[in-house]
Amino acid sequence: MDYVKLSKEISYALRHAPWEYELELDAQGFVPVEQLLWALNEGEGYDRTVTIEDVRHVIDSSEKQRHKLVDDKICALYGHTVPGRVVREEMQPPPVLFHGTPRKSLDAIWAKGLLPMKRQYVHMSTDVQTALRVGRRRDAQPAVLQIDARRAASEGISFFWGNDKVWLAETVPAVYLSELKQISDKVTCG
Ligand code: HQG
Repeated sequence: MDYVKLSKEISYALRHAPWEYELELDAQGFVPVEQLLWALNEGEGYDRTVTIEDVRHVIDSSEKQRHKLVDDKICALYGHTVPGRVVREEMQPPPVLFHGTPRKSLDAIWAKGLLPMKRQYVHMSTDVQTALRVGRRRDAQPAVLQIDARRAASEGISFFWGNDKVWLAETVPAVYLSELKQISDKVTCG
């Protein structure tokens, strides 16, 4: 079983295109796992029938908490681009969060703040290294922004829990952002 492919397809179905799989997300973004399995097994994409154990393996062996199984339902914990807003519970964030971004986006970010762009929420990381990894998807030497989440939350910006390392917000105004310098030192030390 190609678990990387399976993980990507589950993310695609639950974050971006449930309708392609005849799935309908509930308000929290869950679908019955049986329906997902049925849809995955419709195509000829895998060398054998995908089972719930395969889905559990994808979730348990991933370095990121991308998906969650609760009873007989599964959801993607973050990353959604589907039109219907997946409702997240507002929570008090850690005092500081981080966001890795390509350097070419910085001017626009200083002008407009962090925007969700194609996704439903802005995604932020709890640690510098994760933010750096996210930024490196688009720039070998990305910028890492530090978010003064404590002050933003106290001044009315809503934060939502995604998983142990990912926090979400609708937007983060630039006034709460600063560029983290000497990232390499921080990474070696942290
Ligand atoms: C940037 C992956 C211009 C933002 C990752 C980012 C993450 C702006 C890009 C998760 C902007 C959006 C999310 C503004 C923000 N002007 N650019 N005002 N505000 N941007 O992919 O945070 O592996 O939608 O900095 O690892 O990069 O798929 O968001 O560069 O956890 O599970 O616009 O997705 O997780 O890019 O990544 P994305 P992201 P998975």
